[in-house]
Amino acid sequence: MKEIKKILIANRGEIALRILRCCRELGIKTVAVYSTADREQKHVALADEAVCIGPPQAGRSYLNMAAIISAAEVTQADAIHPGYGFLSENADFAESVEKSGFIFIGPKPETIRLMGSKTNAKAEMIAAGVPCVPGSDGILPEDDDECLRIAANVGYPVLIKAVSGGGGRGMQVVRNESELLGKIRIARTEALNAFKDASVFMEKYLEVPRHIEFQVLSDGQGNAIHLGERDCSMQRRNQKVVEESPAPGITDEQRAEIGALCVAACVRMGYRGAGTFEFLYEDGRFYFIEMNTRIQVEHPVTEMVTGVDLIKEMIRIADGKPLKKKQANIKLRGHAIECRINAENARTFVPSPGEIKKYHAPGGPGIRLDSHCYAGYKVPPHYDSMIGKLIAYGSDRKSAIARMRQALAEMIIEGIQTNIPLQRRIMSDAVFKEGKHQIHYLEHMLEQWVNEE
Ligand code: MV4
Repeated sequence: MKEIKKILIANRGEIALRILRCCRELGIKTVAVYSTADREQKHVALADEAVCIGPPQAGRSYLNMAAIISAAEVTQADAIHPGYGFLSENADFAESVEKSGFIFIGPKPETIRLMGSKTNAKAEMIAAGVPCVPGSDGILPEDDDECLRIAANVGYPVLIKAVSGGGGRGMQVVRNESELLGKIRIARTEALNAFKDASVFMEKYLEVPRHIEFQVLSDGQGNAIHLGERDCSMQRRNQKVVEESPAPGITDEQRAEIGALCVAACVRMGYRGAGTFEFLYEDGRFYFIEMNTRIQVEHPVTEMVTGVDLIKEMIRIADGKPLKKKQANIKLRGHAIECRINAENARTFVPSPGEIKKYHAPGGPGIRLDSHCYAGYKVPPHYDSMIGKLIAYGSDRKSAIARMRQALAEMIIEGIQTNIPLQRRIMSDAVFKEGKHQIHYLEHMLEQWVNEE
């Protein structure tokens, strides 16, 4: 295996900068690729080389596989890091990267494809002993009576999900038998439109779960470890707003049990790279829903409590090196919380692109800010609105919240609207402070906020 000496970063924004900083630390040369809207990005200025890959629209730049692979050829990169979003979970892209002679910093294309099918992913987890949400045995059949029988067996309410879905699009809650067939039809149509695949499956609908996910690293050579869990329940419309590690109230025993099952699944699949097992958690029990085969936005909270640099580990694994750390070396210490900072109105969530006129970053003990922003930076309107992540670490949850509140109070971004006021509000919310929030809580909190003024 050739050693990775130059990495092309197939992304933008804070994650591109995060990957660049890691490469610098490792003595690896960097290639930035950018759209014409992103010429002024920090990582573009800092990279050893930079290649323009197209116009602002993501479809013609960051999603343009041929343009990215050409950029890797021209600059003679050894490997491509996809970051998150864009092409990070595109099995065809991973395959093209490898066929073109580059290392894809991520799982094997077959693994990405397997996990892209939510029913195949579930079957794989069941085989590994990972607990899943009860539901249909794979894809729902065409036959109406069969579907009615399956739903009666699962028990209402049930949820219809797209097999090729994920991220919550195209889901239908069914409360009783009379709604079932109509909602299956709607789900199929939506799935076909969104994912070019009309196949759907059924699960028992969990009414008020928390969203807890386990981080894993696996070298594809038989070694895998877990790095504990993150609670990502503070969300709105499938967009996470706050994440933390460890998850409030989860015991060491629960962590060890579920973590070991995730590790077993990694070993069984020959998983390679960083990965996340998503669970719903309700009434003290974990139910697997999906696996993400990429580095995630919220990876810093895991880094803060484990001391492991996940990007560094991804690169090492891609370079063919076996995992150095054993499970016994992974000790969770303290507590970390991440607030996503978005360029949007704090109450309406309407995006707010434009020039950042004033920028004051917070600091002090336990504060980390992963952001590509600076005074004078223009947030382009073409991409998602996240402009940074503020991470607070403390010896316990209370201290992490206290540091986060102080950091949010110090942080100044002017010229555009941001969700910092919302984050300040969440950090002083009584239910959040108790760690009692679940996936529907933020919606409820926002209603109260609107009614106050
Ligand atoms: C569920 C569920 C309740 N019951 N599955 C939404 C995104 C996708 N990853 C899975 N999702 C859900 N699956 C069953 N059986 C509720 C959700 C859900 C959700 C999950 C995690 C984070 C935020 C969410 C918001 C709405 C619904």
